[in-house]
Amino acid sequence: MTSTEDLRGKVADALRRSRERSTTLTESVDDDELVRQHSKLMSPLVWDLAHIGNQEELWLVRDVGGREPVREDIDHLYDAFQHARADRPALPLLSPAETRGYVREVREKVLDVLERVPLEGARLVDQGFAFGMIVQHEQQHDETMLATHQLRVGAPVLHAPDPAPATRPARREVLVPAGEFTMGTSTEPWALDNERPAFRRQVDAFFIDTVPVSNGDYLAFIDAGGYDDERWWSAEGWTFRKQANLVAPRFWKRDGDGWVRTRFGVVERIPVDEPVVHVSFHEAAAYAKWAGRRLPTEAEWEKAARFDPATGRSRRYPWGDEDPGPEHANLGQRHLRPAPVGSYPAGESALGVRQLIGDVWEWCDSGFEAYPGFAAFPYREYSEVFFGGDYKMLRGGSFGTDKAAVRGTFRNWDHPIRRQIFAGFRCARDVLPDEAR
Ligand code: AVJ
Ligand code: FE
Repeated sequence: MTSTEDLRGKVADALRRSRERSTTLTESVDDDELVRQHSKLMSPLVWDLAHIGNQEELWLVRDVGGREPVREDIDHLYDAFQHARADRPALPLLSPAETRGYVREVREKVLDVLERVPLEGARLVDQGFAFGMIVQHEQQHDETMLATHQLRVGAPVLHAPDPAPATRPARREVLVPAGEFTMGTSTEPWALDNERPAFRRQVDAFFIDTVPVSNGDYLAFIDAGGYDDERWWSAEGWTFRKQANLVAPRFWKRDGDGWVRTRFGVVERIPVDEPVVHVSFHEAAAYAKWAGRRLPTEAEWEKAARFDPATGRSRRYPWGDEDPGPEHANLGQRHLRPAPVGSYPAGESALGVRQLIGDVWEWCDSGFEAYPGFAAFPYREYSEVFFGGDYKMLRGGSFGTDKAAVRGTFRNWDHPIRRQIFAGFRCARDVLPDEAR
């Protein structure tokens, strides 16, 4: 049982951590780079920062706090549904200095609201939910801003130590036994609406790889002519592959016989032991088919991550119920790259699967659908309006995801052609008749 004071401290700490990160991502470039659009796929960084403040104002100052609006006049500029990313640079946005002042003013009011509001009772505030939602929102946009940094051109401005080398687990794949498991959650206090409620889900037996697909694995697909062989691609994937002229993951460039890539402004040779990243769903699915395998479904991914065969329970995280520590997973922009495959043995799932949380988001072969009993909360535009759209699921978070914004039940989604996000994948396969027990 956490006391209310502990909970207030936890909320304040999470708010502080997300703001430190937003500050790093926006203070590391000059004002000209803040207002510029680095890619049509992304907002100017200054838009993300003001949007972070505006969502915080809407939910915590006005709704939870019942206070007067700070800047009602700018709501429409920072409503993601009113203006597409490509159109945002042309809006009369707040300047970088005005934006910094705005988010600071909102945050001061929020810390005052946090002192006074009861963190129990009404569902919006119970266990600090609305604060947790806003922390996750800021961290999600911080990851988006990190992707904008990866797209920007120029000398490196972000720096972090590299992760340590790793040893692969003895087994390449593990069997996940057939049967029901508990998917989703009804108890995780800051779980968002689409992760709820918990329900029992039947999953047939399958094999899943103990580690994500590496650059070395993926190079074999490239070298085997995988990008030129229609057999490995879905019809939709092949159309995309041709139209976008794909030949390798995003940010890779030919260098003589091999490849190099640019990562946050640094050119490097391709590290073969790192999980492949910046591939679309279609490339992931093509690789898997070439390898005689397939992508896991979302239910398979979650069962491999959470199911403990010894107890029959589903864990909060692969390693158990404790919050992520640096020994469990590569999260929170501690490193500016995924860790080598086989890293984080302490983060292994009960079934022996590694790196499910952190490193790279993992594409799953499932669309975005509501769980049985879903209820939109507190707003339809977080999840519900995206159900049934042209999306594929992403699970587990990346090196650029904060621990506050990912867990075993967390669901992310994006269009199957997206490549600027920190997404990779792992393979799964059916159980062959002669392997059945
Ligand atoms: C859940 C990561 C797909 O960033 O587009 C941010 C989260 N929703 N602001 C996104 C979100 C509203 C969303 N994803
Ligand atoms: Fe947002």
